[in-house]
Amino acid sequence: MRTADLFDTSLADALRGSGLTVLPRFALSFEQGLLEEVGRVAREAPFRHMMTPGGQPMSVAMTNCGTAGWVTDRSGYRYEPLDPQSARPWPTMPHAFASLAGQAAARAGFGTFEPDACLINCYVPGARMSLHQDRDERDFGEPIVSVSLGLTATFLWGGARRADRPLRIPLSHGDVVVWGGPGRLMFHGVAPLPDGWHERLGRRRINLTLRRAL
Ligand code: MD6
Ligand code: FE
Repeated sequence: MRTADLFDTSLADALRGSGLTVLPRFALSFEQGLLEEVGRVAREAPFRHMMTPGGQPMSVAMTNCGTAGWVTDRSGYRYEPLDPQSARPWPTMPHAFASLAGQAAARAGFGTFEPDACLINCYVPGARMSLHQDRDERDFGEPIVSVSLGLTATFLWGGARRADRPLRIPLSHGDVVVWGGPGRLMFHGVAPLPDGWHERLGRRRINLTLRRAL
């Protein structure tokens, strides 16, 4: 089933007023530029499995671009201006990323959005992200724009408490999610990625989350 089909009915109703806006296929016209820039960033700052504060490697491989990058290690979660692996600044934010994020935020009803950080997540089949809040940014008044590429994943959209039962939202190649306002601190995650093959990305899902971190 395509995302658009689901959004015609109950899921769209459930999401109304939640602060989460799904823009199906919004990034498709940016596809080529996005994929080229992900490649450039990953050559400068390779994907790596960061360590959680609890000492487990994450199943999702990550890198960043922009003036700050999100990192986790034994001392916790935070934004860092330098890539700890190279001790050099993260690759610059591609114009295509910032432009897409600004347009998506405007479409979702947020004002000017100028991201300074982009976390890039790479999932292979079986990789997942457990329920979490994004709370390492300075200003929770700023939205977050999330872009999905490659294999379809099930996004879990929970509530204000970790125990709240999440909605399951399929996110496919080119889908963009914008959230902020009342939804900004909601728990969310990604269910284990099912196996599959995507014509552009193969056996992978790439997710970009664009934020105003500093
Ligand atoms: C993902 N996304 O879709 C994980 N966080 O791979 C997130 O954790 C996320 O999509 C904050 C805002 C948007 C997101
Ligand atoms: Fe998140």
